[in-house]
Amino acid sequence: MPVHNSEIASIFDHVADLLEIRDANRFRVRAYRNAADTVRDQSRSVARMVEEGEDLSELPDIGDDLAGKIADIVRTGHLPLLDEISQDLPEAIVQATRIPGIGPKRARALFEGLELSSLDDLEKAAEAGRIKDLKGFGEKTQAKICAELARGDITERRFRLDEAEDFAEPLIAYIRKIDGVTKAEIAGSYRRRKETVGDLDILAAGGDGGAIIGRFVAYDEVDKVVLQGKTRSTVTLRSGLNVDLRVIPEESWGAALHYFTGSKAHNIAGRKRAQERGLKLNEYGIFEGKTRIAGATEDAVYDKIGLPWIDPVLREDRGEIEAAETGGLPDLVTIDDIRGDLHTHTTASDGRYGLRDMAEAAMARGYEYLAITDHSKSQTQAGGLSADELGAQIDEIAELNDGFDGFRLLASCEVDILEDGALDFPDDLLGRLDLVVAAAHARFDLSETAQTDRIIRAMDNPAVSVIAHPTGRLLGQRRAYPLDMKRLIEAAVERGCVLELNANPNRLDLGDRQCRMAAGQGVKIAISTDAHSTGALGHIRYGVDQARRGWLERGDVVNTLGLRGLSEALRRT
Ligand code: DGT
Ligand code: CA
Ligand code: CA
Repeated sequence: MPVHNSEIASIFDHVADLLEIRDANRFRVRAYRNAADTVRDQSRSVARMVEEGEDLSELPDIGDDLAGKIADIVRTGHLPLLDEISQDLPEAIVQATRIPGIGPKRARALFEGLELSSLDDLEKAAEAGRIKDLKGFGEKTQAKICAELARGDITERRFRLDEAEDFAEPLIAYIRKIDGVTKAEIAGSYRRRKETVGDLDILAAGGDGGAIIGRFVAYDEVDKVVLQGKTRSTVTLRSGLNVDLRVIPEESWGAALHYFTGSKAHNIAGRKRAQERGLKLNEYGIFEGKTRIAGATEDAVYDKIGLPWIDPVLREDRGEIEAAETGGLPDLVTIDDIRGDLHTHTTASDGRYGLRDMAEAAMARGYEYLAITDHSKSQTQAGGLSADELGAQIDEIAELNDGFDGFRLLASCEVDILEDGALDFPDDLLGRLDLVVAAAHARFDLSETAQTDRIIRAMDNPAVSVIAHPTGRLLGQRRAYPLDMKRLIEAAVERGCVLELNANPNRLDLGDRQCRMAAGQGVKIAISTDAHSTGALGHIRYGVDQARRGWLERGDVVNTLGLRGLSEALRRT
């Protein structure tokens, strides 16, 4: 089984983390991060490309050196450089950098200054009051570290949905081909399209459970067999991802799929409804006394508890059962409804492809428009454009548009929201753009009030159509900055400003509940990829899944509109 793109990418990210802790040259750190992104963005298997003798140095941001390193990883599953630079650095330092306010340098100062080797040590040191005595640290940081470690989510390993997919899709294809398996599905949070998954819950229907499980544990990527029974098995994959497999008889398929899809809260609510009807609902079926009255399909299970089938993305016990009962389930937005993307980058700032390539990739997706939103001048590390460069790009876009039929590039900019809420470009320049997307990229340490005021002040400028990644969170890396979401949403309603659901699987920002809250107040949402490459336009499906988890319908999403409808919707009065 070839090494997955996400495995290569996470090795490079890991190298970058460690280099940062070692205070290496920031361009070197950046090079590994970019390489990780490039590999992750490839729709084809990079391992295959190596096997087929392709020249990887033709990929963006991959030079000869990195191409050689990728080839090493593909051949051996391993990068010697990683061993070298991780020497004498406890893995816990990397985890400690996930504590808000503790960057790589401070993490290293902590671990070296107090001679710690694990997060346990860190927790003990914090509890014993030793951190406040360290130079550069105080009572406040110490209290914060205690609180963060008590939350436990720094050590809990969850996989982003896109990473999980990378391992899950080849595995389910393998299981479907096992002799005796008639069908197989991935249930659990994966089927609910949650932004991160703890483990995979796979169901297979078929005859001889023992034999099927024997083939399952023989899968190439299985690192450890935790449990191997006749109907149930748990393994850990090489990537660290745990997988539960259950072999189910056909007559229980629907009930098992329902049970293991969850969520637990949705199951409990369903079981209660069954009880109210004098029935029993479990993973084997729906029973009246000892008689199974349904269980082969999910439809039949829902029908017996008086409900229509409910889409897995809604199964969180957040009102979907009540809505189903009264015929009020949302008509969820689908990927086919999406007619363009409103947040993308080119080589002019930190993207990897030029205007024409991005336009062609958008047309190939059947889009009617694509907004080019390169960074503004303050974003120096992301190659932010000067006012003159943006002016030139506007002209270039106009020229390209003359040659397009039924498609338009929209001249735009991801303009920085400065600390005081002012924008990084003057109004006359912003006025020349088709739309303005505004985003905060620094000063995440402001108080909740100040941060909320800041973003609302940016919305006060009528040139601003969309606020990008409104909370700034990075899944598994950086928590959202403090923000009064209710006040932000009210301000967006008053000003007719759109909020973004950033579809990058690393962000998914706004989150599902926030989308629902915003749309409920009448705010329109833009589902945008923030693509830095042509391939990353495909991330739109993660955004659509998240939107669906947030109960969004087509009418809630501004980029389901055609070009004319869009410009009307974005026009602020
Ligand atoms: P995860 O893995 O943390 O991302 O989340 P899930 O939802 O995949 O949870 P998991 O793997 O623990 O269990 C899979 C499903 O099995 C869960 O969504 C619902 C069902 N389930 C697990 N434990 C219970 C339980 O104690 N009661 C009920 N009613 N259902 C359960
Ligand atoms: Ca699971
Ligand atoms: Ca599980």
